[in-house]
Amino acid sequence: MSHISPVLWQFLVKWLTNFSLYPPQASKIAPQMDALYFFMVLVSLIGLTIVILLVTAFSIMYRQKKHPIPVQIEGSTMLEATWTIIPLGLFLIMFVWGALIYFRVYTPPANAMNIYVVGKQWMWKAEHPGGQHEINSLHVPMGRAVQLTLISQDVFHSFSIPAFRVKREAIPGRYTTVWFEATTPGTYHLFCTQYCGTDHSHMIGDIVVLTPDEYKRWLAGSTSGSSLAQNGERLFSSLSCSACHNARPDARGPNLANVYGSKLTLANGQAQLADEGFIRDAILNPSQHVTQGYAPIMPTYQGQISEDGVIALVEYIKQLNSDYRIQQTTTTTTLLPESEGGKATPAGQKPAGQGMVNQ
Ligand code: HEC
Ligand SMILES: [Cu+2]
Repeated sequence: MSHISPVLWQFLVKWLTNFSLYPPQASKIAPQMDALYFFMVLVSLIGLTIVILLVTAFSIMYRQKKHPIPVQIEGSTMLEATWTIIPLGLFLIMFVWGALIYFRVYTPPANAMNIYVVGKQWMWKAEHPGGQHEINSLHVPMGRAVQLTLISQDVFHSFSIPAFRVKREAIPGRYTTVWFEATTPGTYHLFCTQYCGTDHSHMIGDIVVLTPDEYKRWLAGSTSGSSLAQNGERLFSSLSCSACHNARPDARGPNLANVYGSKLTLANGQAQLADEGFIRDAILNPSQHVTQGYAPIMPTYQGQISEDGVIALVEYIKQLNSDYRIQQTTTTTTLLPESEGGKATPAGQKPAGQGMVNQ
């Protein structure tokens, strides 16, 4: 093979060995997504076959030699009703089927573990609650519901894992979420699927699915010494948030314990759920939604805190909730019996539609 360029040869071999029509199915949703996809391909193929057969048959049956003077054929209610009702039924099946999968993909189970992902030109940064962070790679345990909370630091990006059949936009100024449950250990592709500038094609990485044991080892080996919430606590005092939010009777700002997940009343009388997005906004645009009973004295921190910093602050404020802390502890401990081969109650195996509190 000396006459073929070695680069070309290598490319050919690689392409041939890697050639496969579909990415592997490595998440719980993947087979369901593929079933719908194959159904749609099948319906299209049947439609295509019918059209080709009719075109061929009619052009033979009504060829000019047999019918020198064309005869106009008009009106068949039966025929028209048939070709309306059958496709309508097929499309409605696709619609309902697709909607069911859509709701599953976009509604994380309440006990999903949360990982933050920040997209920026041109890399992905993942922030684990334990303080582990990684760039252009994401380690997740198999058999557990994992929710990603995404945000972009500059332009639109899109976080796509083909092997999981999961994709979600990372948008500047807003948290978006997506969740999955990986089923097979291995390393899978991560892509940015929203054209985002010069190095868009380099905005790729690895999704590494580990067994629960390996995952525990990875977490222990990659710890940075302090958790996200602890980083947030440090920021909370270095940015002097604690000057106003200190839970003392004469404090100028509200006590932030149990704020996360609660319903606040704003100065204009509107009710507001204090979720991650609201807390982020309260820090960056405090004058936009002042809480009832307080003076609008909180300064804006726009431009002073990176998205990573805001995430740490949000996690810290979440940790101030006693029940959030308990929830996190129970979710963490469900990981343990599983790895010991006991009767596992894996997280995220609740059927869709039950207990889905996505605060
Ligand atoms: C000068 C005092 C002051 C400082 C400094 C301050 N805040 Fe506030 N903060 C307030 C006041 C007053 C409110 C209630 C009125 C409002 O919503 O603006 C508030 C509201 C909030 C809220 C909305 C929750 C609620 O119950 O209203 C959050 C979250 C918050 N602050 C976080 C922070 C963080 C994080 C920092 C530091 C980065 C910070 N604040 C710094 C005074 C302050
Ligand atoms: Cu991108």
